[in-house]
Amino acid sequence: MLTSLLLISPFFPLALGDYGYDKYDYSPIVKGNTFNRFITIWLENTDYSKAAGDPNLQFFAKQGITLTNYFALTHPSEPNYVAAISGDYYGIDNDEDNVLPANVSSIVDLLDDRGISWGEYQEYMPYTGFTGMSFKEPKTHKNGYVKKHNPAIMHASVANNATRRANTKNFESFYADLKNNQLPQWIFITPDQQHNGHDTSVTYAGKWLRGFLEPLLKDPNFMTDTLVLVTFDENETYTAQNRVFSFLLGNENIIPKKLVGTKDEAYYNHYSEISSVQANWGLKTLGRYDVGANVFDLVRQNSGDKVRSLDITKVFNNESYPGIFNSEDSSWAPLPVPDTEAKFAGRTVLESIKRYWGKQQSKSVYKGAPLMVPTAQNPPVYPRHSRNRKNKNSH
Ligand SMILES: *[C@@H]1O[C@H](CO)[C@@H](O)[C@H](O)[C@H]1NC(C)=O
Ligand SMILES: *[C@@H]1O[C@H](CO)[C@@H](O)[C@H](O)[C@H]1NC(C)=O
Ligand SMILES: *[C@@H]1O[C@H](CO)[C@@H](O)[C@H](O)[C@H]1NC(C)=O
Ligand SMILES: CC(=O)N[C@H]1CO[C@H](CO)[C@@H](O)[C@@H]1O
Repeated sequence: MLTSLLLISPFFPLALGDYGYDKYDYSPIVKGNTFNRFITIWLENTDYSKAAGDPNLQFFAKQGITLTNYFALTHPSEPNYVAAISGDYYGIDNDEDNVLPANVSSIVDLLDDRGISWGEYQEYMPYTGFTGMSFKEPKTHKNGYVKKHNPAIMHASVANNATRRANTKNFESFYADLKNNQLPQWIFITPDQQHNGHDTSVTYAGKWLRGFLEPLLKDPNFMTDTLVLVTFDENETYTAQNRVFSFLLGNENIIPKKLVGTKDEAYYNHYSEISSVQANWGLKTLGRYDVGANVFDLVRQNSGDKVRSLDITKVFNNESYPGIFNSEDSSWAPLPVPDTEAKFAGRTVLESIKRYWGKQQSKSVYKGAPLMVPTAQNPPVYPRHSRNRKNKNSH
């Protein structure tokens, strides 16, 4: 009976809900040095100044810490989402169905390693663990869910593992988990293509966020010991610097009163989302660009990390460097080997990554935990022997 249910479940997704899946057996809350839960909400395609001028975004930013030098990594959307959990974007310069092979790890592996529960809530994803490309808003038939904004499902290590896939859910599950006080400790929230501003405007997204987040800020099931990061995937103007409006929110025990309404002007980018979570829970690293990314000041106060500064006038991050998923034939490069020997700020690489990639260490492109990550203008330098002739069949 169970088997037949599992077999037919894709055809009765709405009726079956989450029941086709085994649940993780998570131990109790794993305490972090700054927060016990991290929730990030991603909005879309808006220039810094425009977002900073929106009254609803201002309403929230005033209650927290504004990160005034937080940068996206490239254009368009997809590579930014991938980067935020993977530590690289592998040359993606498009929004196609790029799936990172199972030998590419992500923050999911780092969290699982420590038994820290995680989940994604993707608005209008038709059912838990859906791997299709898109799904319309059922009532309006407007664009709703899109896979390119779902970072976990773009990793085969999640998409091909039913237990992990079960942690990628929609907003109905979000409200159910919230009500049952079962929200995981690491959460990535993607509003649909209307609410995130993609098909609409920052004004629309700001109004939506007000309606969604304002009540949650008063809900202990959401806010207890939680750090919230609201950010944008990318700036809108490709020729300009790719700085995005971002802010942190939390109750008084997470963001002390004296920091409310302040700015943190250090240089951050989407990799800081990974490094700050690593620094909070003392996690291992991925051995990619997560290693050297600045940790949010709020966390740094407790983790002992040091901030490094950068000449921000030189940071554009507005174009993808070569990689295995680059759509230009001339910009192909192999899947980069992580720096399995990386040691930075007391953090070392996840054991399973070392085991898998260790023998190829000499081919790694990641060296010395750079804060300034490669760009199209200064692409990653591959050791000569690793850059084989382009072979289209390899991806
Ligand atoms: C990683 O996985 C891909 C896809 O299975 C495979 O083509 C590639 O050879 C693997 N890389 C290494 C270094 O094993
Ligand atoms: C699937 O993910 C779970 C949770 O991380 C892990 O325990 C399990 O080993 C994975 N299964 C496979 C086949 O990799
Ligand atoms: C990125 O910014 C640089 C510097 O302004 C500019 O030369 C380049 O054309 C931009 N790239 C794109 C794709 O707009
Ligand atoms: C750093 C920054 O805000 N980058 C650009 C984002 O877009 C606006 C509007 O075009 C530019 O003025 C910014 O320079």
